[in-house]
Amino acid sequence: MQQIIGACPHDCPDTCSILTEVEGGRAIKVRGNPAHPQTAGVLCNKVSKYTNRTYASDRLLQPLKRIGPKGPNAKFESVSWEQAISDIAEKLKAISRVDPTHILPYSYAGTMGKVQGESISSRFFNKLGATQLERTICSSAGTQALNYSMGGKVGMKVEQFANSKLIIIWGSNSITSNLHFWRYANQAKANGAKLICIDPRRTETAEKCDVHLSIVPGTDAALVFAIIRELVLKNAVDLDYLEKYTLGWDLLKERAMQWTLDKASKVCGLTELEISNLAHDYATTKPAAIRLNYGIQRSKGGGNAVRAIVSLPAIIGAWRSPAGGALLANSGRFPTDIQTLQRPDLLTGPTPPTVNMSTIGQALHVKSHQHSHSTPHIKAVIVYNSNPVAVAPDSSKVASGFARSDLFTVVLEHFQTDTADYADYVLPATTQLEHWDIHSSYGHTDVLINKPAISPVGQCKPNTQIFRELAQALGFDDPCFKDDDQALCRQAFEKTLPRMSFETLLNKGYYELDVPDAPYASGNFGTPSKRFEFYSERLAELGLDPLPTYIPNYEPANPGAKYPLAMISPPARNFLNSSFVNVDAIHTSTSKSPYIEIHPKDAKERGVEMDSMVEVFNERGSYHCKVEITQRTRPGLIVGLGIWWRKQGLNGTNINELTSQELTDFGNGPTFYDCSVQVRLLNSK
Ligand SMILES: Nc1nc2c(c(=O)[nH]1)N[C@H]1C(S)=C(S)[C@@H](COP(=O)(O)OP(=O)(O)OC[C@H]3O[C@@H](n4cnc5c(=O)[nH]c(N)nc54)[C@H](O)[C@@H]3O)O[C@H]1N2
Ligand SMILES: Nc1nc2c(c(=O)[nH]1)N[C@H]1C(S)=C(S)[C@@H](COP(=O)(O)OP(=O)(O)OC[C@H]3O[C@@H](n4cnc5c(=O)[nH]c(N)nc54)[C@H](O)[C@@H]3O)O[C@H]1N2
Ligand code: SF4
Ligand SMILES: [Mo]
Repeated sequence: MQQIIGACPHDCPDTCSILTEVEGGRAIKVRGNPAHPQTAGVLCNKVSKYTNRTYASDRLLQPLKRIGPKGPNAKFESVSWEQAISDIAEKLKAISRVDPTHILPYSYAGTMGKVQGESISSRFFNKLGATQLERTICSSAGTQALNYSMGGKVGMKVEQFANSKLIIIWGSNSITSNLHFWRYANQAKANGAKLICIDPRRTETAEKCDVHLSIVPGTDAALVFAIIRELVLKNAVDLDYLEKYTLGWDLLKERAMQWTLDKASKVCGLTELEISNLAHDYATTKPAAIRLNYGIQRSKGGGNAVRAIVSLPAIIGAWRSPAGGALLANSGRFPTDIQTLQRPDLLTGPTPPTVNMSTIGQALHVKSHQHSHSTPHIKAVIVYNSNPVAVAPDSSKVASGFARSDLFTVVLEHFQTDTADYADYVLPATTQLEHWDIHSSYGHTDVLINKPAISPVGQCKPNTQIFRELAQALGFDDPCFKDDDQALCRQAFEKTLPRMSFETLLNKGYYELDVPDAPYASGNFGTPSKRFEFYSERLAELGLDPLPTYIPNYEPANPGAKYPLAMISPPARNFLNSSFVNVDAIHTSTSKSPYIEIHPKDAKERGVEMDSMVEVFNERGSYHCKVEITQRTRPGLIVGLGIWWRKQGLNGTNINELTSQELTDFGNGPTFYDCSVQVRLLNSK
């Protein structure tokens, strides 16, 4: 038996180091690498069954060409790789001869690998001069918020949470989506720390914290202002830190002083006592740490909510201690060599337009006569590492866009996803067990390597190889299109991390970045002023509010309205976005079909019982599913966990049928958790 070192490819802050046991060329089992401190030998439930995914009976094993109509009833026949590549190349050539900006790549973090993500693929689209994709679907509001306030995505080191005395888990269900952080939080708890969870839903994480504050979605900034006011009244602010290392405190204070407990309590749906206790704990417990994650920024004011929350550690000087401060992401600590990997210099013509991936539903409906630099008419989409028909908002628009008969679509995939159903060609891609890659992390601060444990299954090829073959067929002869995957792994950090030995990485599996434990103990923020910017001149120049502000949701819950219920749709524990929904081995008895959670009060008002079949609807669409009646959610709020495929839905839709294409305050991000709906009974059981 051989044991091969790898890395988990999924969009999860934990980026685990994985050992794959291989016997006779077959992967038998994957385990967490016990030698990697962040993984500590533990994988989550879904990835510990990764071999079930790699060897799934519905895995795509050969290139397919569609015969007949697009969509859920599409039929395909197998074709050779030669045929598929040459057909696709001919089509792309014909379109690009007219105007390459009619071609759009669509990709996200199906794999977070630097190599199977954006390497040869980016070189290919740069060389082609295709329209560029603005990759906003997850984190762009929070990213911009951190840029404005702190100058980058650098926060507490995750292991330092073990030494905190107060941990506020703010808009994050760690046990579901950040399991290895939860381990550190538990260590802190064992050492006497208090854990507080701020979440509209009583999640499994909230349940295990000392305090759960069930906030109204989208009102976090209001809560922050009330906390700041209490900190001021209690004389708990660190005037020395504020003076030396921050900008705009007086202005922020002035704004916060308007947020009395009473006012915030009404907006946030928390009691005055809950808020003042929270402020008291934050004022008196040191070191105090905040773990927020991207779930906090999926509403209209999401960026400002992040700016507000990360202001708190600057106000009390929590950053002075390595175990104090806040963590949203640590991606900014990694000096990935984008220039070498993606070769933006290959783009020599005019700057192409961009399309925002979060409004792909609109973008695919731009007509030929509307073609312009701001609204390109898309004639071909190449999708890889993403499943937009299921994961993008307002999905009936996304599906109807992909259904256009004049659209040429290629999908690189492991499975016949909702998006693959609309493809002209489906190209079978390798999984993490079958290819090389190198990874950074947005949770911890280690680089990880992934070696192939087995040969490609069936006729599958790595994304890189598929783009190499397309490049060749299009006559792109730059030598960089010949770089193999190992060379690409080296290129990712060769110049930027000269102290990291690639050979050691190959043997050990990971490399711990040499970065400071308390990055902002003495200021040193990455902003233009080098200070924490409560007040941002850059925002003022854009005509935006330069201070953090509370922006109510586009669609707040309003009992008297046509769509009176708010709806959020956060990650499910057993899925990874829309990945794993088709892997039988990871389904538990309760997760076999799509369902929503509803509060007993709202259920009663609608005559809905446990397991009833309901229609969830609004102006954008209709979604049929089962209900679970539970006190986990608040009255007025329904929760639909995870991203089921549309074709698994009882009426061929999923939760994103209901979400809108409205965007966040910063970063043009989606507003998945800013959505109002109505629910009605279809039949009982
Ligand atoms: N098992 C699993 N893990 C995942 C994923 C997955 O699909 N499954 N997805 C991965 C991805 S892509 C990402 S971006 C991360 C996301 O990571 P997180 O953002 O930590 O996602 P969640 O764990 O769902 O936590 C979000 C929580 O925010 C709450 N929430 C919603 N709206 C509000 C609000 O307005 N205010 C507050 N305070 N809370 C709110 C939700 O109820 C939910 O419990 O997780 C990653 N990890
Ligand atoms: N309603 C609602 N919608 C959401 C969210 C939400 O919380 N609520 N979350 C949003 C967030 S945070 C995110 S990040 C997005 C995620 O959206 P996506 O990035 O689209 O994530 P997945 O759904 O996991 O789809 C990734 C696809 O990539 C494929 N894949 C994986 N590895 C490879 C590979 O090596 N090669 C190729 N060719 N394919 C591969 C997988 O099989 C899978 O089908 O969804 C967003 N959508
Ligand atoms: S999904 Fe997250 S917790 Fe699970 S193995 Fe991957 S990195 Fe680790
Ligand atoms: Mo995400």
